[in-house]
Amino acid sequence: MARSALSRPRPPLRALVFDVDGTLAQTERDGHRVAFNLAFDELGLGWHWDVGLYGELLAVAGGKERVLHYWRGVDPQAAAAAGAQQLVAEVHRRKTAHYLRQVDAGQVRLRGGVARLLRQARRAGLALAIATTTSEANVHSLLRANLGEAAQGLFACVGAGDCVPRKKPDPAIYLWVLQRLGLAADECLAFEDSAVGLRAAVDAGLRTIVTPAEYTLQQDFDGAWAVLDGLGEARATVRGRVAGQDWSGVVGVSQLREWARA
Ligand code: XBP
Ligand code: MG
Repeated sequence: MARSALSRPRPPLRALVFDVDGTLAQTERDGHRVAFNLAFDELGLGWHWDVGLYGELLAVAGGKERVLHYWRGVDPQAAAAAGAQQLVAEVHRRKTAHYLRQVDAGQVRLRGGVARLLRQARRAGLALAIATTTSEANVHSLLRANLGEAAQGLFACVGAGDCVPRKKPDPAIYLWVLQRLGLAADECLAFEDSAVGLRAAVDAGLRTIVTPAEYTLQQDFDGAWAVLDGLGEARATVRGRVAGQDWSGVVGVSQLREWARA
C-alpha cells in the first residue's frame, strides 16, 4: 500500500531562510526609527516617532506602508490627496539614505550567533536566503558592513521590499524565496523575530524558529517551532522552548538538521 502523505518522512534540510530586521540585527529602535525622524525633519513634516509610538507602528510592515498608515491617522485628508504617494516615496528615499549611512558606518551590528551560524551553514552545504520586508539596499549594506565582501556570495537568494506586492504577514515573500530556491517548504527552516513575520513564514508552510527582538518580546508566537532568546555562541548558550519542550544550548547546523527531521 502506498504511504500516505502523513507518514512520508520529512526530506533533509537544504536551506535556511532569514528575516532581517530584528532577526539578523536589532535595527528598529536606533536604526530605522532614527532615520525616519531625520527624513521627517528634513521635509519639515513636524512628525516625530518616539520609541513607544514606533513599537505600535511596527504592526505595519514596510517603511512606505508604515508612513502612509501613520499619515492617515494624523491627517486622513492630506494622506488621501493627489501627490500623497510621491511624498511617501520621498520620505522613504531620504529615510533609506540616512539608514544606509548608519549601517555603512558600522553602527548596526548582527545579533550574537548570526555570523557564526551563517558561515557554519554554508560550510555544511546549506543554502541561505533572505525574506524581508525592508528594502534590498538595506540588506546588502547590513551584510557587507558586518561580514565584509564575502557576504556577497553567502546568500543564494535575497527576497526584499517590493519584490512582492503584499508585505508580511502575507506569505508572498516566503513563497517567492522558495520558488527562487527551487525548494519545498519542508526542506527549509525560517528564522523570524516577530508575530507578523512568523505568520508570513508559517502560512508559507515553513517551520519557524523565533528569536524575539527588543520590540517583539511580549508578542504571541503561537505556531512557532521554537522560541529562543537568540542563536547562542560557544560560551553564551541560549534558552527557550522547542516543540513545546524546554531547551538550552547553541543553535548549530546539526541541531537544525535534527529539528528539521523531527
Ligand atoms: C521590517 C520592516 C521594515 C523596516 C524598515 O522588516 O517592516 O519596514 O522596519 O525598512 P523585516 P523599510 O522584519 O521583514 O526584516 O523602510 O526599508 O521598509
Ligand atoms: Mg523582523
